[in-house]
Amino acid sequence: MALNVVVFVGGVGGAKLAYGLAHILPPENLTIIVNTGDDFWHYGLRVCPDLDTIMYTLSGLVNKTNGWGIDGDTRAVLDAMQRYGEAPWFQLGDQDIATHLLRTQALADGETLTQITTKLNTALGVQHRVLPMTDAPVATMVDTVDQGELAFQTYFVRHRWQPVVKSLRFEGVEAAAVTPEVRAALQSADVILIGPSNPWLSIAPILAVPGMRELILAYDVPRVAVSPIIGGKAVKGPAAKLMVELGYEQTAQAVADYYGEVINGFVVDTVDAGLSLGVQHTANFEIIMNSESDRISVAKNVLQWIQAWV
Ligand code: FO1
Repeated sequence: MALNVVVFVGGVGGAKLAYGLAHILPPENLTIIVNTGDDFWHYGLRVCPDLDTIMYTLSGLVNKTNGWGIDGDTRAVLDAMQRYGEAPWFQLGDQDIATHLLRTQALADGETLTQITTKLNTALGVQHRVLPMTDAPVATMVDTVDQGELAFQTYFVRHRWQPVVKSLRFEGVEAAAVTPEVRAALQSADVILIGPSNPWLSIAPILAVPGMRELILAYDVPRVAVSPIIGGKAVKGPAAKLMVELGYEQTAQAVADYYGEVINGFVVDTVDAGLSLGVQHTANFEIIMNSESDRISVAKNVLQWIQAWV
C-alpha cells in the first residue's frame, strides 16, 4: 500500500518535486498544499501564482522555460492595454487570464478558494489533490531598506527581487484558518514533506496559518524538507540573497535550523554531504531537478529513504 504523502510547496521549485511525486503516487495518496501569500488582485482579477504554477505543471500546460504560465500563451490582452498607456509589469498571458477570470467569478459567487482550485485542476485533468494553504486572503508584505514596504509581486516581479529585505509579514494571516480539507489531509498523512521552495517566502506563510504548525507536529510521522540551498546557492530565485539580508548564513544547515522542530528529516545535495545538520534523520543525494526524470528520481529517492527509517 502506498504511503499517504502531504507536500507543502510554493512556486517553481516545489512544483518540480510535486510533479515527481505525482508520477509515482496514485491520486488518493498525494495532497499538495500550496502557498497563497503570493496571491494578489491585479486588474480586478484574483491571481494565485503558486496554485497556478502547480496546476499548469501537473497538467503539462506549463511554460517550461519560465516554470510558470502556459506554454505558447499569447499576450493580446496586455498589448491592447498598452494602447491605453498601460505599461504592464506582470506578464498575464491570454489563456492564463481565463483561469483568473473563472477564479474571480467563482470567488464572487461565494465559492471557497479550495472549491474553485479543485474545479480548475479537475477540468485540466489534474487528479492529485491541490489545496490552497487557507481559504482566507493572505498577502506577503516585504519591508525593504530602499523602497519601504512592498506587496510581494511588486517586490518579486516589478523590482526583480533586487530591493534589500528587512523583514516579512503575512497580512491577514491572523484571521486565516486551516481548512477542513488541509486538516483531513494532514490527519491521514504518513509522511509530510516540505518541497525545495523558499523557506521564508513560500513555506513561512503556510506555517504562519494559525493551527498549521500544531497540526503538523500533532502526529508522529516523518516530516522531511528538501533543501532549496545547494552548495550555498539557491537553485532558483532570491533564497540565498534573502538569507544574507535576513542575517542567516547561506547554507543548507541554516535552512534546517530555521525549520527547527517542524522537521525531523532533511535532504541535502551530495555537495552538502559534509554539513553537520542538527536534524534527527538526514540524507544526501542529487536533488537538482533539471529534467523530468530528475524530478521523478528525486521524489523516488526521498520516499524510499523515508520508508527505510519508518
Ligand atoms: N514571474 C515573473 O518573474 N514575471 C512575471 O511577469 C510573472 C507573471 C506571472 C503570471 C502568472 C503566474 O501564475 C505567475 C507569474 N510569475 C511571474 C511567477 C510568479 O510571480 C512567481 O514565480 C511566484 O509568485 C513565486 O513563487
